[in-house]
Amino acid sequence: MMLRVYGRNNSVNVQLVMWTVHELDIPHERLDFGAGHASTRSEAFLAMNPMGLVPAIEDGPVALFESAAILRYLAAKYGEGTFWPADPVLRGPLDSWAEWGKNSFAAQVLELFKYDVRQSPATRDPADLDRITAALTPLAEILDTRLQGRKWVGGDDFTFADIACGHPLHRFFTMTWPRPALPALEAYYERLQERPAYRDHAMVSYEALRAK
Ligand SMILES: N[C@@H](CCC(=O)N[C@@H](CS)C(=O)NCC(=O)O)C(=O)O
Repeated sequence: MMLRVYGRNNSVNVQLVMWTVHELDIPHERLDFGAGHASTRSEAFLAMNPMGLVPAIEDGPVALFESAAILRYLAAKYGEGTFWPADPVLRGPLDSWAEWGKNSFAAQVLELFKYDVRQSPATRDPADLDRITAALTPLAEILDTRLQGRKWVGGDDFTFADIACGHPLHRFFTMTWPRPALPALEAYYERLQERPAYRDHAMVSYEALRAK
């Protein structure tokens, strides 16, 4: 059976997986599940992901949930080499950035997304934007500093850490908020956009998710 990805393409976590799948050129099919699409509460879906969230994947006998775990699984199975170094001494530092990208940086971009897109303008409290901006800015500065003098998060090669750190950048750069100047991060975002897999699968419109 071909790899199956379950999840709507305007979910940022599904985008993380779909970007990976296309970078690694893995034959696959994506099925629209999640808000506005097929239910994630069915017995069959909950057997894949007891959280009832997208993404989930099936790869032969393997069923996985949690996008970061899916990224590592696909990288280990299909991306060994510069994308996923077999040597832990090389992979470990990349994995620190991957973990941070998902759990710190992308998590805080999501807080901004909840405020700027998911919350209706009438119910927004500007104090929340101040708090979110104060939390997100230093994280973005950490990534900007890391990218100064580097093409990719790890250096010369594009790796799984770039997917974990780069997948929320379309939202980061297109939402309405007092974003600081971050020249290295902006240049990195431009470089990512030279990659067809990024353009097509990690820059998906989120307008259908906007609260009225
Ligand atoms: N930590 C999980 C989070 C999964 C998650 O929150 N998914 C959201 C979309 S980004 C979801 O399923 N929302 C409900 C839905 O679409 O039905 C992951 O990285 O996979």
